[in-house]
Amino acid sequence: MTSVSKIINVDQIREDFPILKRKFYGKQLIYFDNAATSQKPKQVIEAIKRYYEEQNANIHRGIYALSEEATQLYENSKRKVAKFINAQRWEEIIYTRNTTESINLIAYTWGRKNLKKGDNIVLTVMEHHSNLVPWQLLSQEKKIKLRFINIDDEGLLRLDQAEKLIDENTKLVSVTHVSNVLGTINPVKEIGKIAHKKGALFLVDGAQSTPHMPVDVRNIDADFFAFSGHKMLGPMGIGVLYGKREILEKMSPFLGGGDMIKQCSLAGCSWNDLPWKFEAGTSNVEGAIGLSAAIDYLNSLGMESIREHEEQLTKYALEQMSDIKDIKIYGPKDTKLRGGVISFNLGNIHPHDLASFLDAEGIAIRAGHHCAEPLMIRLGVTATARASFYIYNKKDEIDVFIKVLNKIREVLKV
Ligand code: 7TS
Repeated sequence: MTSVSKIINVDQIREDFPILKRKFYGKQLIYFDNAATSQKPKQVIEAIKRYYEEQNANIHRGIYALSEEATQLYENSKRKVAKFINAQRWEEIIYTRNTTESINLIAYTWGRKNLKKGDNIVLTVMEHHSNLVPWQLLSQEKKIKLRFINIDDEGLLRLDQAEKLIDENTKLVSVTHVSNVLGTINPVKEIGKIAHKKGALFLVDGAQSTPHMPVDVRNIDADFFAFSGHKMLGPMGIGVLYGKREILEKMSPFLGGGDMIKQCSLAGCSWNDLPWKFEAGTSNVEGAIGLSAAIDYLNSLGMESIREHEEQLTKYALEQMSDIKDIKIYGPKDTKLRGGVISFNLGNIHPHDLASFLDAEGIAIRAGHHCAEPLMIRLGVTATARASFYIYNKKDEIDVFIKVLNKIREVLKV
């Protein structure tokens, strides 16, 4: 990692993303829904095409060159992911379908085995449903309690509450690294320290951080770290669960089937080594290769440069948006404390109407509860509109966005 970051050349980057050339209703697409999923560069699309044209075979099975090549590609992809998040070993990288499945895996295996009545799990009010519902299901089954760290009025986590809520009965603390609604970057290293001091494990939902900033799982000291390939230029259907080896070794398998056993008889089976113990059935080789190409692309830009670019865009957007009358913007004001996600409401216009008006101008944003309904309740709203940025977004697009928002305000006279 270098301390001097390169300047991102957005115009050059945009040439790599064929979809950005599309027009809707005669208007150039402005894609501001990157928190939902990112677009894909041709390098990723071509890597997947090459795989099917030249390298396709099932892995870990064939004693022939083609299968060995596919196996190598799959395992190299894990090495790349491990390096990208600074995991100690590639065997600590488990492929899943997405962040949601990674978190469910922990709930089903570690949670089922290690939790008992009287234990508690500490979450926050800003979690995506994927880091809430698996624990609610488990709490019903295991009669454990869930506790939630609140936010202050700026959308920052109340660390004073963390200190109180995390106690000797806390077995797991699970927190999102970056909020998909507020953009808040949580002080995960500090929260992890509090968790570990009380003997709890620490899980970080990295769905909204890994695509946008340097991530170092060992520096955070996360016991588990989950993220999705599709939000970081990779294809859909590939997700990552990182876990510390000594913890994963003690965990029971998730799904049973081919590839996850070492030996099997009618009387029973023994489990394969890491990471294969957690990867039953034919793997998503296409996804692993696509994710590998996505990481190459991100590394060629540099994660620090990506963060810097998004911070500048977010700062610019926040400044411009604040000037719009009757706008309410959620989340921290300081761009050092937030990622490139801006949730807002404009007067009494329903966010869905706002999104439809913006769509008519070719601008794609998301509106709704963003799978974070408890946070909506905390904010006292039913929904928000949300613009979220990535490497290929530029100031010109924000200018168009601001112009359209002002026009909507005038037309609807809010
Ligand atoms: N965690 C966070 C913080 C997220 O933002 C999301 C998806 C997930 C987990 C789940 O990711 P998945 O790949 O398993 O679906 N967030 C969003 C969003 O904000 N809009 O669409 C999906």
